[in-house]
Amino acid sequence: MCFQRYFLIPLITIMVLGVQGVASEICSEDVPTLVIKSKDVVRKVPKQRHYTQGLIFRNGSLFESAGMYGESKLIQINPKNGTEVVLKDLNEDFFAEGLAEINSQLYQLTWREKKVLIYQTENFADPETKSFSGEGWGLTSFEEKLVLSDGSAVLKFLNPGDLSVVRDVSVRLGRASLTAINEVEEINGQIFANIYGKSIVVVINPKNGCVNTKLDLAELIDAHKKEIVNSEGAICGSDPCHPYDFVANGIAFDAVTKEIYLTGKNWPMIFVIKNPISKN
Ligand SMILES: [Ca+2]
Repeated sequence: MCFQRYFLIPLITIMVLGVQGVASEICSEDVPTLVIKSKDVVRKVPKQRHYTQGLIFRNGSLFESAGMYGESKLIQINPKNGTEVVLKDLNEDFFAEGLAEINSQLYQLTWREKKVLIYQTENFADPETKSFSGEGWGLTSFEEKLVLSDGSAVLKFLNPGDLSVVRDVSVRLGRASLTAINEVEEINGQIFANIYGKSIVVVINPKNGCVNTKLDLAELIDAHKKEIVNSEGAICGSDPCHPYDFVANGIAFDAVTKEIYLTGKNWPMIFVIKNPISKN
């Protein structure tokens, strides 16, 4: 008995501490859901329909990364009237994805081509190309690192110099992993993310991957459904569009006005709302 006690007590102690250690990493399931309605929209910016994969705000302009093979572009959009300028037509072998700015350079991700196009400030004609591993979906920056989503639940933090992975976190709500993380945007130290095929934006703590708030866009999308998917919008080229071709995707933030820009794939508008998270 004595022998067992000697080993049992430390073992129990280790187990309890271990459980506590794990418990501190378990994310809360009970997070607030903020319903975004039409009345929350400060203004609507008209927009050309593109397969929006990335959206950022910098120096008073919006920049969009539009996807699809043969249609991928980098576009500058006037946030007041939606007027656009195509800055770069990508090689038809590239399917553009997320877009981020870091160190005054724009990084444009590609989906399965394992390449990132890097544009020097105001030089959009001849981007540098660097390689990375895996798929590319969304891209933003946080604490001097690029933050990449790849369709899984994992966010990868990349060194912007050589695109090596410095660390990663799993995005979780309670004990559940949230997969299909798509477009991402760092806003006041939190990562706002679209989830492919869903009408919600999740707000993620980049330190531990825990979702701490959800923005529900379903009511807003429903109220504008006829504009988003009009009689023509239901057809893309000669083929019917997949319903997912009209899902919410695209988040940008103007740090001066504290306004968030929200759009979706092939949407003809961008919704502008005030940051609904009061502490921000
Ligand atoms: Ca973004």
